[in-house]
Amino acid sequence: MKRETCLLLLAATHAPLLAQHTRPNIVYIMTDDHTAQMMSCYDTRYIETPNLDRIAADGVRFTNSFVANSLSGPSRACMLTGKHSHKNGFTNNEHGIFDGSQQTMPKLLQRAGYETCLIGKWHLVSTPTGFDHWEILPAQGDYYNPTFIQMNGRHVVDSGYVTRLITDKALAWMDGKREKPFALFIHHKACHRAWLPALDDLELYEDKTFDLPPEFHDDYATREAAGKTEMEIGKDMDIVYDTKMYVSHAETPATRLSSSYERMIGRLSPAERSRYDAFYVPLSKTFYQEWGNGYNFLPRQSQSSIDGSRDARLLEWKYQRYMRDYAKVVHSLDQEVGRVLDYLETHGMLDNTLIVYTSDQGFYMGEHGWFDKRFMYEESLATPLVMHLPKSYQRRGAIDEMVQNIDYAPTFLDLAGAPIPKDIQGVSLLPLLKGKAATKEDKKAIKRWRDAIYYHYYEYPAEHDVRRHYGIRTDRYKLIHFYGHDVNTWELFDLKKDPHELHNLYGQPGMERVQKQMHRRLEQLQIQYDDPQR
Ligand code: SGN
Ligand code: CA
Repeated sequence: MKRETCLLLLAATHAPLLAQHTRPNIVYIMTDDHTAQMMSCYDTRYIETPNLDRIAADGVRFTNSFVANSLSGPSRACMLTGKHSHKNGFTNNEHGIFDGSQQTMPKLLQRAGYETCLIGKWHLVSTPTGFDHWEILPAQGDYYNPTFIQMNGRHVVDSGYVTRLITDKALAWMDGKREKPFALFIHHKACHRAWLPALDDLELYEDKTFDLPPEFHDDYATREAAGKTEMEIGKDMDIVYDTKMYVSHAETPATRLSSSYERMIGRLSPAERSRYDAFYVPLSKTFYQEWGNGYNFLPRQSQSSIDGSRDARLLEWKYQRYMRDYAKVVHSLDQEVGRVLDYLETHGMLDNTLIVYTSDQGFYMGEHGWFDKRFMYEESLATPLVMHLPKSYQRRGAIDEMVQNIDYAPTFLDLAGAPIPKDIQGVSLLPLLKGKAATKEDKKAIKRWRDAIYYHYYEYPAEHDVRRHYGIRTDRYKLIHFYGHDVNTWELFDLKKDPHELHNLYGQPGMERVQKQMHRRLEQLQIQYDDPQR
């Protein structure tokens, strides 16, 4: 046989393999509770996140990126299925078990010839399906010397800090020889409560005083459900568990969560514990000397009475401790994401990889006096979303279209050249990413982009006491219905005039037309997404 014929034959036999090689890899990095206010490419007020900003600087940054249900498990289920909670069945963390037999994006990627891997927080109770390799944290997982569950069911305790360990495992998996394109899901525990920093980062941000957000002293007037929560920094943040004021078991007053705190830091080795204590114990001693008793829960009204009183000073002190510890945890996250970027760069994989950085939801950094999430208000409805694009995708900079976490599944399938099943409720974001290469069809899709997103939160009664609610957000307005148990209230906000959502306009004179339109659009979306709760 002639050499040319031989080569041609060889190419023909390997055609599917060669074609697969040209399909981009996907590296999806999802953190827990990392909010856009604490990411400098979104917000420059608080901290620097140079590595996360690198993704945005070389790629795109979504300025209107939202979740469908602002809570870990539900958010993950939306991402995996491309469907709203009422369709994927995982509506809340407390009672949910994800039905892993259903259609999921990782399974469809596998079918399309991708190798799939998941490392880190899973939080969906059932065993992961659709991954060729996985290693997960049990439930919320731990920051220090965490346990991982392996595919064979073994629970193994690893030495080190969780953010670093998850990155190590993800890089090790990429090092393995693969013939196929891959989708790697790196799911961090950071920066979930109780914001325990890497030991190397304990000293960071200690000389920084963070400005209070403008709506810190919210009195919740006109918003009944907002006034009923258990997520106020003053009244609900635990002085031991959250702000880490702990001397020793004997010398620390017992709080509601102090035994949970002892369990978390009890995972440190004696040497690590000495380093940890060398930082927090002196701070704690000073704290208890200054505040004595009556330091823990502040009454609700103290949130709105800034008068230099003892309560107001303590409230601000708690806020500073919260911001500092959260910032430390984000610092290591940023560094570890940098390691992933460096790895892809040094291995020549940047041009052929879609890198996505996002979080399972946003978070309150003192806005409305809160920590935590759950509400459909902007800080927790939003989630950061930046992407580094494969070479042929030319869009750069800010993308303002409204996108949601149900869009990730169809986007990845589209990128893999796999068909997008009709029952997926999200839409592919690829048309927004093509830039100059956009086809007529893409331009049409952009022109007809969604004008509203739908949201539904279910976890009540539960921790933090956020009432169930659903609603829609357009580029200008937001309509929310809080329902069930002890509430049945509607809220309407003009996001342009009232970006902090302090003035509920529902039922106000002059709002009749907008209110009617928003109701109509809400009903349309509930029909479109087939939500039985309406
Ligand atoms: C834990 C936290 C809550 C948090 C939920 C859900 N409490 O229960 O503050 O809202 O997780 O978070 S803690 O005392 O255990 O820290 S989620 O991101 O996993 O949905
Ligand atoms: Ca979360």
